[in-house]
Formats: sequence, C-alpha cells, structure tokens
Amino acid sequence: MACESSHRTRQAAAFFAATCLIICQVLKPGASARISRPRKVIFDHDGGIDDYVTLLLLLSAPDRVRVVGITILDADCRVELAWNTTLKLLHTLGHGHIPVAVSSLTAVNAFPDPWRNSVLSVDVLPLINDLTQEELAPLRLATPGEELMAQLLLGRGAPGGGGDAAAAAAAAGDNNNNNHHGNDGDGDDGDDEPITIVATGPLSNVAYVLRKYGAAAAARIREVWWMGGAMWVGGNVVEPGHDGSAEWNAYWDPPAVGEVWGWPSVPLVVVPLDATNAVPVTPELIYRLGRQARYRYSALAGTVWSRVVTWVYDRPNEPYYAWDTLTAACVLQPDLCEKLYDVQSYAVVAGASQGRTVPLAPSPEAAEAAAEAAAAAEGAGGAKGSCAAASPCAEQHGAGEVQRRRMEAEEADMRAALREEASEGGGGAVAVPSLPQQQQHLQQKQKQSHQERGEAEEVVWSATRGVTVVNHVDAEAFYAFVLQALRV
Ligand code: AGV
Ligand code: CA
Repeated sequence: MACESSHRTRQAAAFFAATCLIICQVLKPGASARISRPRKVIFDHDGGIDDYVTLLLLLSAPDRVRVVGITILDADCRVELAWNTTLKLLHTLGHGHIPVAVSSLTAVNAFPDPWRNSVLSVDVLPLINDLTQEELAPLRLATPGEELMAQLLLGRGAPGGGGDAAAAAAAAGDNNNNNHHGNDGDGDDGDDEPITIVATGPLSNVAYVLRKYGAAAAARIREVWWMGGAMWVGGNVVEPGHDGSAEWNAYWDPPAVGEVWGWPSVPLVVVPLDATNAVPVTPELIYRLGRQARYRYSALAGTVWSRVVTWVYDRPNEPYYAWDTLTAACVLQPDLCEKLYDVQSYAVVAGASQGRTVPLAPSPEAAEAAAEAAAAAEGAGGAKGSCAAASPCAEQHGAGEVQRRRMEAEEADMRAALREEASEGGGGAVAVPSLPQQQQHLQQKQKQSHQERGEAEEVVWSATRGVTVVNHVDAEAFYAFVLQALRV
C-alpha cells in the first residue's frame, strides 16, 4: 500500500517525506513474529456487550495470552451487574481463579443509561447462570479495581494497596478451577515478565496506577492496548455541548487520556474508530457462529452479540461494531491488523472537543495521495503546486494533484500563521513546520474557536507523544479469525 508507492517517490516535499517515514512502517501481513509464549494480560473492561465477547476471545487462546486479572469500570454498564456477569462467564468456562474487581473511579461524562442497562441482557443468559447469588458473593474482591491493577503490576505488596488479591484469587479458585498454567492468579507468579493491559473502556484505571505508582508501575507495563480514540475519522459522541470529534471511551474520562499520553515511556497501541468502523457486528457473523454452536465459546459469543444485532434495523447508519473484540484480536494475532508506528499525537482533555485524539500527521490515505501527486508533478516536468484544484492545469496533473492541492489548502492557514510569527513575509520558501510548531498552532487555533464560541472553561491539552495506531483491518480476515478462535 502506501509503503510501496512512497518508496517509488524520490522527491516528495519535505513535509510529506516526514509523513512517509511513518507510513512506511505499516506492518504488512505476515511481517510480525508470532508470540512465542503466552503474555500476561490484565483485562480492563467496562461491561459493554462487546466487552464480554472480548473476554471470550482472550480466554480462548491460552497459548497466546494468560489473563491474570480483570478490572471493571462503571462506564458502559451497571457495574454491579457487570461484575456478576464477568464472574459467571469465568465460572462457566472454568476460569474462576482469575481475580475480578470493580474500580471505584467515576465518570467525567457518563454513558447514556440505555447503553449501561444492556449488561442485564447478558447477565440473565441461562447459559451462564448455574451459580446462585449466594455462591457469587464470596467471589467478589473487596479490593478496588484500580488497586487490583496496581497489585497485579507491582506484586502483592503494592504500597497503599489492600494486598488481598492473592487471597481472593485463592477464594475464587473454586472447585471448577481449570487453571492450566499453574498461575496463582494474581500475576505475581515469580517471573518478572511485564504485563500487557488490554483496556476496552476508559483509561481511568491505567491513569490511576501511573499517577499513584509512577515509574515503578510504568516499568511493569509491557504495552497498553486501548480501544479508544478517533484519529482521522469523526468520533461517536453525540452529546449536547460536544463537537462530535471524540470516541466514547475517551470522552468518559478525558483527563485520564491526557495522563496516559503524558507517559511516553509506556508503549501505547490505540485501536481507534478508524479501524473499528470496518467491523460491524452483522447478522451473518452471528449466523456463522450459530453454525458452529457446538463449540461453547461460539454459542456464548453468538448469543451475547445477538443482543445488539437488531441495530442493523434500528440504526442502519450506526450499527454496533466489534470495537473491543477487534482490539483483542489484534493482540492475539498481530499480523491481522495494519499499524502505523510512532504517530505523534495528543489528546484534548477539556472543552467542546474533550476526548478528541489528534494526530499530527495527515492520514495514510492523504499522505499516499500527496506522495503520488509529488511523483506525478515531478514526472510532468516539476511544475508542482502552481495550479488551482479545478483548473486545466490540475486536470493535466491528475486526481492526485487535486488531492494534494486540497491538503495544501488545509495547511495554508497554519503555514501563514507560522510565517507571520517568524515575520518572514511572503515570497520566500515556506519552512516545514516542526511537530511542536504544528501542535502549538493547532492548540492556538482550537483555543481561538473555543473562545469564539464563548465557552467558559479552558481548553486543556495533553502532552504530545508517539503512539502505535491500528489504522486498518480487513473485515473478512477479522471475522474469520474470530470464528476460528472461538472453536473452543
Ligand atoms: O466507543 C466504543 C466503546 C467500546 O469500548 N463503547 C462500546 C464498546 O464497548 C462505547 C459505545 C459507543 N457507542 C455505543 C457504545 C453504543 N451505541 N452502545 C453502547 N456502547
Ligand atoms: Ca467497552
């Protein structure tokens, strides 16, 4: 894709060349090494419908991941129910030893109640309800979820933590314990392997452990895989006072996103709407799971997803997506998902765009078009950048040139502002803005539009850091992977 075409381009403009550096690192299918031994995973979820299918997927592959603990946020669910539902699923599948705790952290912007209520439709499933309420009660950990996360990362004696994860895990290591790994369930099993956090809700728990335990916690995190954000596409928040640019997990707790962005030493892989928009939960997918319903994981996943399938009628333009499940699939099968590495980006943590994640590079498609346009311009005698988008000159240069002109127009005000600042005046060559300059300009621009709208609160921005972005997935490859994985 972009990689080959940008290699072909010998003389792209410097701005686009910088972008190309990022694009050319797209991981090609088959290029990554397989995971040789199961990696330890903390599953940090928020009780939505797809969070449970995600749990099934993570449990389906003990050769690749070992879930050492589960934390639940009171976000896209009613958390008391989500706690029970999670325990019931674990118990049903023989994973009752995994400690599960509920976070005490609360919303900045709460999820709509109808979405939160949908957990009930999973909790009541007869397939998972052989435990009584009385049998469930002792399986609930008293430790707050955010402290359980810290204990799992740092070991039982996390300073300030309750330290009861191991005891509770033992209590939860019920007579249905199917622990194939000799794991004591709290992640503190004598090896120093850093832990992967798969976060499929807001980033509140991750931000908490970094804030409270600092570099010690950061050093114990192998990677955070986060379903969240919207990089080059629009968000999915439709709320009064918000501009729609944010994804919901980010919007629930924007300051937490900002805090995690403030830890560049913690590797962060973002699975944003850019990728998840490609994987709606379709009736066909559920029928296919039904055809293999003799496998328990398939029967469960199909049944859980069937709770949202009527969305194809109710909300044809915005179906339910396999948001979180795609995130877990990318962890389990890295070459399923195309990635861009070291995408410099920041997050908006307050104001009308709160929760927005902002990349400082153009989208891969735009960068590719720009590189192609530069190559075409070169081929046509080097008359680059000298014609209007709809002119005969543009026709001569082809569609790529038109797109490049459009991008240039978008960048024009930034360049003009920078020129002004540097008091260079017009005429000379425009210097390529550095990333901090671009960021500063974007911040000023956003602040200005914010002020123009007369909003009282200050816009607050996170630091800029490099993140890995899963920017694309082939939907059929994803569905096929899920179907295969759930034959358990
Ligand atoms: O934005 C996607 C995140 C995912 O973690 N969640 C659902 C997934 O679990 C929030 C969300 C966005 N739109 C929703 C959501 C909807 N219409 N119903 C429920 N949750
Ligand atoms: Ca979720």
